[in-house]
Amino acid sequence: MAHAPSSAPAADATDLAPPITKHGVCNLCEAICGLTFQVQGEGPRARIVSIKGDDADPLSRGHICPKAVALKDLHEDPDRLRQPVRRVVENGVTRWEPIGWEQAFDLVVEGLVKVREQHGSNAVAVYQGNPNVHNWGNITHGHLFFSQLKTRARFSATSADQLPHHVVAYWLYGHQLALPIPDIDRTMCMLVLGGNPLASNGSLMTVPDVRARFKALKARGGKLIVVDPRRTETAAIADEHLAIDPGSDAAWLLSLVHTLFAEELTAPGALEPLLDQVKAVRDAVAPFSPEATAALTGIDAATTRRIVRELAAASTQGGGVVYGRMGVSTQAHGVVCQWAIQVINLLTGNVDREGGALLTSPALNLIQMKLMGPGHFDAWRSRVRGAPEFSGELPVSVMAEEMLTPGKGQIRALVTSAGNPVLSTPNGRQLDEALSKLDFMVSIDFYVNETTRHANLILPPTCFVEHDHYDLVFLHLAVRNVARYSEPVVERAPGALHDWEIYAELAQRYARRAWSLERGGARARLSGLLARALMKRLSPQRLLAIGLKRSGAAQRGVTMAKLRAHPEGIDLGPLKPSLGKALQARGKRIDLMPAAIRRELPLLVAPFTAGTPDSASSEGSRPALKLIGRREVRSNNSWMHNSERLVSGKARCTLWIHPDDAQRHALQDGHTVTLASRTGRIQVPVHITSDIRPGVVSLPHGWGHDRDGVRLRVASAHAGASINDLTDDRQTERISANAAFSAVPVWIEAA
Ligand SMILES: Nc1nc2c(c(=O)[nH]1)N[C@H]1C(S)=C(S)[C@@H](COP(=O)(O)OP(=O)(O)OC[C@H]3O[C@@H](n4cnc5c(=O)[nH]c(N)nc54)[C@H](O)[C@@H]3O)O[C@H]1N2
Ligand SMILES: Nc1nc2c(c(=O)[nH]1)N[C@H]1C(S)=C(S)[C@@H](COP(=O)(O)OP(=O)(O)OC[C@H]3O[C@@H](n4cnc5c(=O)[nH]c(N)nc54)[C@H](O)[C@@H]3O)O[C@H]1N2
Ligand code: SF4
Ligand SMILES: [Mo]
Repeated sequence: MAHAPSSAPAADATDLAPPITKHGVCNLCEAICGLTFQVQGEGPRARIVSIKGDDADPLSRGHICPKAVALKDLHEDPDRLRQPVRRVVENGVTRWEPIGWEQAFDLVVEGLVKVREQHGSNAVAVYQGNPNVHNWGNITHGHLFFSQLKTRARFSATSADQLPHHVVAYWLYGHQLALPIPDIDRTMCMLVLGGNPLASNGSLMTVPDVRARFKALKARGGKLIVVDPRRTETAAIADEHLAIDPGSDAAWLLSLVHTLFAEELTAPGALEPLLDQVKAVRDAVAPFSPEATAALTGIDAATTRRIVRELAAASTQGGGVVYGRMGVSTQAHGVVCQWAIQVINLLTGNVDREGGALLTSPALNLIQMKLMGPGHFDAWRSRVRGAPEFSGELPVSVMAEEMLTPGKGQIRALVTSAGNPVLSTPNGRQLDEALSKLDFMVSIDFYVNETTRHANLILPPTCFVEHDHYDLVFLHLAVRNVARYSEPVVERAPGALHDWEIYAELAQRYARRAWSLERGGARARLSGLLARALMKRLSPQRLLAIGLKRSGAAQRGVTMAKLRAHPEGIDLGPLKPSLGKALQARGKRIDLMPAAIRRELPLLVAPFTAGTPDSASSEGSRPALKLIGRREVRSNNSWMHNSERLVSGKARCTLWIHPDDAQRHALQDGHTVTLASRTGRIQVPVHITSDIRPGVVSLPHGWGHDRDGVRLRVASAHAGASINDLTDDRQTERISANAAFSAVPVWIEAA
């Protein structure tokens, strides 16, 4: 680290003690790699000496990436808040005043209740960011507090990410979390669209050590095909790369379905009796021949037909699977894309079979234990634009307008938890402005970042190495069934609180204060209070122990005692067919043609077959370039940029542009350009490369740390610019209103 970690303990006798080895986990991304830590000393003054991959971990098998080592930097970061702070403005100067927890909780509850009393419960909004699903205490205890706010203004990173997956899982399989996971270790053909697991380490597919797994796929004679406008790290090791035009994937996927029918390659096998509406699908995809969509997608018909045949052939020899992630979810037709992917996997008999895509069987199964509801869609709509809710959340694309548009139900207060929507949601500048106008805001986060700088109060929890963990989400999405409980690696500082403790406190105090605002009779309110008092005593770990008992996990060898004895994790074997159980509730049927898809497909015919992408646009005589995103292994969404070791070296927030486009704009490598869109303009250096499709430019997200008031010294020195100053809150996925980050029209204004 280049900056002295002021919080690191001074050298003392404990430094001489030999380091001891502890097992832990990295929760930065979905790969949830097992780690071994060397720790010197004891108590809160203990120091992490080294971080390595855990070879004994049955899932990650020793894999690690550079971010795991930076967990030490996060732990020691002098910019990390360790005590609640309150924003104080004096003579126009802002400062953050440290305060005690008692006072902080009181101020938060007062601030929220006041807005609710004056403007109603929907005036208080919630935004939950990505690490909420990576930190189990937020899952076990967050809802205790958030549910009490009784607000329909709930938002999360889901609608800047995987919302279409949940919508489709809910429609086809009856549960938002019923996401079939590619059986990467056994498949013979994997077709990847809009995902770059070599950089992201997999998503909705927990797959540590993905490079080795792809290598093994090829070694057993299998094939990897990547569809991506950029020649990504994953594309570079694939057997075949198709540089599709951004935003046109739905058309291409519909052509795959079309070809399956046209060439009589459908073979659902054991799934056949479950499938309804096969003929309706066949009729709906009739117009989408590979010849009709080729001009739009940039993929020629012969290639499309060959790939369908290869996939069908693999399906008869061990299994094949289509997998689509971020790049095909965050585009105008994200729901159609995710639907078509499931339809292909179903029609080729690849769902719920080895080598295809399967539901997982985690030791603690949130679906089977009914700890998570199946979901609901469009039960209500947003006030200003009429965007649909999904499972109680509205899409982030409407968040700023709900704050800025006056009227009954206008958002006036916000709680953010582990999120940075100013950098991570479309048209971030607009949100930045909206946040500055709120009556009250509180953030549960350990940094003063681009978002939390607007908060009146920030409540900082402990960081990953300071709390225990059992993964409640990603063990449902892993390519192998495992169970693993990790103790904290180092003791937290005296007085520090975990996220779950913050929620439990807030829940109890809010319930007491808002007693009179709660609905229901006195008896119901009293039982609510008691439940909250009880939950405060039940740590996530206690809840896990209860959950494992209730779910019969002991029969599979998973008990708290066993988990503690095996901190490296317990292997529960490869994925097994289990769809029957999941489908029980709906008469074991899969309706292949949900109503919204039935309505949408005919509307796609015209633009897709005419070869005019609906997102294409131009400004005067200048045709737009299509902007897409990019992930890089040393970056993690909008944070972890305060670790020197992760941001050192060549700047990575660069605009990738094809040599033809660079020439047209007379650009040289390294030139800084002004890039503009409907929503804003930013300045970024260009990187000229033929690894990107002509007409397409790519920028990573999560940068732009030079805003006033951000307290991230390292990150601000490597600020970059935010792609979400250019993305558009009005450009959304057509059915779910998920953010559509792909194919945003942009123009190079000046070099
Ligand atoms: N243009 C574009 N935009 C994107 C994307 C893209 O590809 N392109 N990707 C989208 C995706 S997939 C996602 S998931 C979102 C992410 O968007 P967000 O979830 O809004 O942002 P993060 O960058 O994950 O911010 C995480 C915050 O949580 C804090 N934090 C970390 N750990 C903890 C913890 O344990 N407890 C608490 N309380 N706080 C913690 C960090 O300090 C940080 O402030 O961004 C989306 N935005
Ligand atoms: N190192 C690192 N790892 C991460 C994260 C991180 O920020 N950094 N974030 C984590 C999170 S929150 C998530 S959700 C996952 C995401 O995991 P992935 O989905 O694997 O994420 P990306 O690497 O963004 O891959 C998206 C790909 O889609 C491509 N793409 C863009 N537009 C289109 C299009 O229109 N069509 C097609 N076919 N492709 C398109 C992009 O070029 C890119 O290669 O990664 C997780 N892991
Ligand atoms: S791939 Fe890297 S960031 Fe992701 S869990 Fe593993 S070590 Fe952590
Ligand atoms: Mo994400």
